[in-house]
Amino acid sequence: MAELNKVARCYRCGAILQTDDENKEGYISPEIVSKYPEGLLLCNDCFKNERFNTEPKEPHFEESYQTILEQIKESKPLIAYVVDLFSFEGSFITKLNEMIKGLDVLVIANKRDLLPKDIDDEALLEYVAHRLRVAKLEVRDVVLTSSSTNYNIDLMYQKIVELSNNRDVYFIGASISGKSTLITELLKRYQNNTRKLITVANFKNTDLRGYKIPLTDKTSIYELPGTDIHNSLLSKVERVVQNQIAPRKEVKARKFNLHCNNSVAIGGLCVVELLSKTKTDISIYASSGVEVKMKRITGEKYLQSILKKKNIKPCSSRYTLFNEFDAYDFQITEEGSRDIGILGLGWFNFKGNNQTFRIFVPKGVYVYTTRAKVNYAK
Ligand SMILES: Nc1nc2c(ncn2[C@@H]2O[C@H](COP(=O)(O)OP(=O)(O)O)[C@@H](O)[C@H]2O)c(=O)[nH]1
Ligand SMILES: [Mg+2]
Repeated sequence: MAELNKVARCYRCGAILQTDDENKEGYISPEIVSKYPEGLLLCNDCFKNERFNTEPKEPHFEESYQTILEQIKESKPLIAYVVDLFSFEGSFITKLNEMIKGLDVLVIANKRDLLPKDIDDEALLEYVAHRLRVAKLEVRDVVLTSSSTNYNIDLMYQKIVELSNNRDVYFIGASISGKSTLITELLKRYQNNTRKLITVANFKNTDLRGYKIPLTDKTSIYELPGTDIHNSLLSKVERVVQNQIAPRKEVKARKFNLHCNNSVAIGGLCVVELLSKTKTDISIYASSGVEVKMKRITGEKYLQSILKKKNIKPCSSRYTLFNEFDAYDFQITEEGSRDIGILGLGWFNFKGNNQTFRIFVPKGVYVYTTRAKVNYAK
C-alpha cells in the first residue's frame, strides 16, 4: 500500500523544508531537524527574521524626533521621560535611552493604577531601578504616577520644578504612555508666574508641534509628540479590540495550574502552552475585557479551535487564520520569579524552573521574558 508521509513545511512561510541546498527556499539545518523531530519548524530564513525579533523592533524613530533631541541636548535640559508601567517593554525604548544618556532625566513611571494595589511602590521602584541599571541609564529620580487616580501628580510637579533648576523641561516617551494626560493634570496645578503665555511650539526643522508651558521667564516645559510602537498588539488590531485589551482599571491576576501540553488562551489573541513536564502555576495579568481560559490540549489545537469557533473574547477580524500567528518557544533558564509578556496585551508570571513555553501571537507582535514586574515572593 502506498505510504502517506506528512511533508514538513516551514511553520511561518509555508515553504517545503529541505536540508540540501542553503541557497534554495525552505532550507533548514539538518541538526535542527534531528534535534526537534516532532517540533514545529521554521526554515532558516524565517528563523533569522522572526526568532531574533527578541528586542522590540525599535519603534520607528521619525527623523524629526531625532532632530529635536539633538537640538535640545545643547541646552542641557531636564528630560521628563514618561514610561507606561503596564506596557513597560513598549515604552522603555532602547534607542531613546541611548539618546538621552548624559542628560538629567526624571523618569515618570505612569499608570500606577493599572498594577495591583497590594504591591508596594517600593517593589515597583526597585523594578524600574533594575531596568534602568540593565539599560545603563543613570537618572536623577523616579516617580510613580497615575493621571487616572491623580496619584503623585503634585510630587511629579514638585520634582520637575526642583530638578529643572532654571532649565527647560522636555516631556518625552512612547505614544500612549500618558504624556498628554499628565500635562493636562499638571496644568490644573500650574500657576503662571511669568509674563508669557502657554503656546504651541513648532520644533525647528521638523513638522512636530507640542505644548510649550512657561516655567520661568526664560524656561518652559515642552511636550514632545510620542514615538509609535509598531510591534505592540495594540497597533495591530482594530479599534474595538484595542478598547478591550487596553486596561482601564487595576489588572488582577488570573491563576492557572498548567500541566505539560495544557494551554491557556488570552482572548483569541494569544495561546500559551507548557511544553515541558514541570507543572507550573501561572498568573495572567491582562485587561478584564480579555477572557482567559485553559484547556487540556496543545496550543496548536486550541488556537485552531478558537479561530474556528470564536468562542472567547476578544477575537480580531484581522487574525483569523492559523498562519497569521507566530509561534515562539521560550526555554527558561533563569530561576526566581519571571514574566513572559505580549506587548500590548499583558503578561504572565511564574517561577522559573527550566520550563519551556510555546506562545502563539499575531505575527510581528513582540514577546519577551524578563524578571517579574509584580512580585509577591518576599
Ligand atoms: N489607567 C490609566 N490610563 C492612563 C493614564 N494616563 C493616561 N492614560 C490613558 O492612556 C491613553 C494615552 O494617554 P495620552 O496622554 O494620550 O498618551 P500620550 O500619547 O503619551 O500623550 C489614554 O487613553 C489615557 O486615558 C493613567 O495614569 N492610568
Ligand atoms: Mg499625546
